[in-house]
Amino acid sequence: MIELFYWTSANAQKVLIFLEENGIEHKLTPLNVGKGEQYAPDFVKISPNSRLPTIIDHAPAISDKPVSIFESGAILIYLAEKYGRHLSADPLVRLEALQWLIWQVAGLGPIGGQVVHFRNYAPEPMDYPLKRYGAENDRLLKVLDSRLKGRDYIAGDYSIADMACFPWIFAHARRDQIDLESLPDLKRWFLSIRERPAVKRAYDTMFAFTGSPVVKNHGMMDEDERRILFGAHAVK
Ligand SMILES: N[C@@H](CCC(=O)N[C@@H](CS)C(=O)NCC(=O)O)C(=O)O
Repeated sequence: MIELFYWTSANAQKVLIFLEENGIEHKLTPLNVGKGEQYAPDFVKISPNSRLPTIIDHAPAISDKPVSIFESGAILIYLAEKYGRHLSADPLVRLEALQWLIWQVAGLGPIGGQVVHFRNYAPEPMDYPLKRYGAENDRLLKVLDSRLKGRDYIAGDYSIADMACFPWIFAHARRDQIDLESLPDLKRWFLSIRERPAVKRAYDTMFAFTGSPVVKNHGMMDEDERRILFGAHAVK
């Protein structure tokens, strides 16, 4: 059984999509990041960076004890290898999928996160970071759009690279901050993945967590939540 420490998060969605796609027995353990539960000492032991997602595999094939993993990219690779799904056995296609997976965790995710932050959570509009991160995010989206030209998926068949990228495009789309019309191949890919039953189940779960598909913004968070998530939270 896979235990997924979970809160509404694009990065946690990647893992939930993999679990749903493959009918893997799992349990979601809520970890309220707005209340600072990511800094609880027991959680830090398995997730030293205090971030979601993190999993514990209670029945790993590689150890007789439970195995914990942090970082969404590492989790996706672990699951793909354990279950032999969504990462090609062909070394070249596998290498391509891994490059795009790392491109997502190192670029699309962090830059997209800044765009979401400065557009939705900054206490007042800030021109420079909006322009800086907005322009880089636009560039990354164009890179992905070009990659998808003439392809159904990012690297070979539907893979962990698609599962890593999709939640970030979803995060921009649900906030109306992506012009999909100007990114036709990205749009086609996005719409086809959004229709997958497992992906729908993963988002139904996420919406059930918040109670509604409405996204929070700065004005909907209390002072403590803002301090924990956006202040320089000292790790003790
Ligand atoms: N590189 C990490 C990023 C993880 C990350 O930033 N997770 C966010 C949720 S999407 C989080 O835990 N935020 C809590 C916080 O900022 O304190 C990964 O891909 O797993």
